[in-house]
Amino acid sequence: MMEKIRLLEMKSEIAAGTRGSSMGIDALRIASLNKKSNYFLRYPLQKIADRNDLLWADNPTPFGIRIEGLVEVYQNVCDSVSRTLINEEFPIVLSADHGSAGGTIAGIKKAFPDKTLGVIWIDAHGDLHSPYTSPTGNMHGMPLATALGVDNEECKVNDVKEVTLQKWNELKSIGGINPKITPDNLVFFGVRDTESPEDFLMDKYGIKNFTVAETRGKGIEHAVKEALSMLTNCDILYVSFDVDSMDPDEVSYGTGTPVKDGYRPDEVKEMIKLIIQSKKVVAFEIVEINPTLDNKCNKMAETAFKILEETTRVIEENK
Ligand code: 6HN
Ligand code: MN
Ligand code: MN
Ligand code: MN
Repeated sequence: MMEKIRLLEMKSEIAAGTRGSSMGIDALRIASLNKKSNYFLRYPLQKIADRNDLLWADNPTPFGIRIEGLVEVYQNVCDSVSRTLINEEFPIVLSADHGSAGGTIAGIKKAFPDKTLGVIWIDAHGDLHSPYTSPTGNMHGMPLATALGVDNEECKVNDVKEVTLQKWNELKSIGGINPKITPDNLVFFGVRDTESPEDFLMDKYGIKNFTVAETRGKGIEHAVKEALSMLTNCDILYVSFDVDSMDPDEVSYGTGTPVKDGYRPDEVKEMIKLIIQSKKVVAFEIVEINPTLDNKCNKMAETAFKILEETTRVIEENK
């Protein structure tokens, strides 16, 4: 049976510290046109409302920058993702910054409240901060903490305003279930740029990170098999692909927070394919393409588009 796919476009870049990821989705479109691919005509596409107007506004919450806008983004993404899933369609979320992913997880849990959700997070970053611990105040470094429902007050370094905490609690409760995932059902691939409060949480909860070296040492197939075996108790899985998981020198610097020594594109492509072949994946997201920072024309989006096209093909042939 062919899986019905729906593309969800979310151009929110308010959670990032650098400007331009809202252009990442159009950069994917350009990449598809240059390849003469009809990808964007093949699937229904729904645009989700953002709050990028806030980029011009004052910033009253330094340790949760534009957090009030992100609450709306979470709610909008949550509604679209849950509606898509309830219609028995497979959501492929094309997002600007990674802040949206907390809304995606909320939407999956809203659609499947009784199912155990596992998350595979392919990223250079842990995205486990809270307003108490964030070194930048950028909300794209926090989506997993909202899904896990952790504040990590033990590692507090910031003096956070009451209004920020109130919005933080709203973020965690979107979708109606908090926490949405447990740490044992979260697996990282490629995380290599964390701060100590994130390391603390990874140690405390024993969150598994397949480093780039470990993935290569074991081989992609073996590493994915091991990751899936850690998630056997999960009924459904969500794969979140931050393009900064890839090596900027292999691909390009077209992403807001590039980190050296990442994966090659063929490695992530293979990894995602094998994960989807588990038949448990119900949603896929791709984030953080920033063509305004690309040192090789549109190379990041071109690379991401190839991965997206191949991933979509596997989703279709899989079901
Ligand atoms: N991303 N840990 C850093 C921060 O500012 O919290 C970087 C976060 C990057 C987030 O790439 O999705
Ligand atoms: Mn990320
Ligand atoms: Mn990242
Ligand atoms: Mn488990």
